[in-house]
Amino acid sequence: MEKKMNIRTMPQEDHLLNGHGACAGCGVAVAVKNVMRILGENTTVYVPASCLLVSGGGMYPHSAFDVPFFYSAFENTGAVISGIKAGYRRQGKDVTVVGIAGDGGTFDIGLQALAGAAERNEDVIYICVDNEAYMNTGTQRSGSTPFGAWTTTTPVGKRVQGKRQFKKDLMSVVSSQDIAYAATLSIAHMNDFVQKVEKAKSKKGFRFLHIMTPCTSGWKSDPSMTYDLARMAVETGMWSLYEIEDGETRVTYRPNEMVPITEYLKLQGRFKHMSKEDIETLQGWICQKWNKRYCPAVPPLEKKEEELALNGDHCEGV
Ligand SMILES: Cc1ncc(C[n+]2csc(CCOP(=O)(O)OP(=O)(O)O)c2C)c(N)n1
Ligand code: SF4
Ligand SMILES: [Mg+2]
Repeated sequence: MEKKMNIRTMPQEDHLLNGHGACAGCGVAVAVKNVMRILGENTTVYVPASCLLVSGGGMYPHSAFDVPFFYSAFENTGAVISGIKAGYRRQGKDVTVVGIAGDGGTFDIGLQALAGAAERNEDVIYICVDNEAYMNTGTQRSGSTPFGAWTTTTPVGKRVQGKRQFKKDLMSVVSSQDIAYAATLSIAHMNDFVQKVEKAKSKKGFRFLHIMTPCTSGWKSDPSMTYDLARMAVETGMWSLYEIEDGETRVTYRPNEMVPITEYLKLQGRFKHMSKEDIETLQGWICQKWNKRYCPAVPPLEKKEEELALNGDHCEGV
């Protein structure tokens, strides 16, 4: 059986070089540095407006990427990487084309271009580095920001106490297109991380990687706690690790037992105002997610047969 890559055997050559301008303890920098080691030198990178653009690439004429690097506008990652790939195809070149966008550029303003590229099954990798707000412009709320979190557009006062909506289930939206590969990743589970990036690299067609990347500035967390935050997100059920391949969903890590969400919240200033009721609301949402992800209900056999028969009748002659 072929041996899977792990953090010891993965390539060590950097293509996001030291000297980039990310904050100390930035989860995006850790994620992208390791992604680039695996994707390797035969890669072209596109980054839209985001922290990574400012810290990693967009200080013209300088760039911390040592591979071809492009940027244009905030909302068009899916479209630009499709075009770059088409250009290479015309030249007969086989290059890995990757777009690395933030949650604002993916969940919100870039969703249309992303959905188009997924629907056309473009032969590219799309990575969302998810720090749960618009960090580059000073921490505004996005569709990814969790319930209760403070941001500058979900302030904490007498009438409003942080964000009132739950995080959008982006993986469901993207994977509804039957794409080649989709996976969630954590920088606290590096063997799982490198195997998923390697798998994405080895496939053809549209591949989507969703990485949770703690942000010390917007989460108001200690830079030395980035790894602990990423780990605690998975142990509490705020984040879960799975992949979707050939239409099948596979959980790649299941915590032994659910850690209460308070253990995650207390490490971050963005949640420090949360009332008991709001914490219970968030915990309830997580419990539902946990049950759905880790304990899927198996329908009773008779019901399954009934359903099969029904489907059979319905599909006759199709
Ligand atoms: C059309 C447009 N609207 C707004 C902006 C300003 N802008 C640049 S980056 C950014 C936030 C990016 O947030 P996100 O995608 O989550 O990336 P992060 O900075 O958090 O890494 C915004 C609002 C822009 N460049 N273009
Ligand atoms: S603001 Fe957050 S995402 Fe941006 S460079 Fe700093 S830690 Fe990273
Ligand atoms: Mg963001």
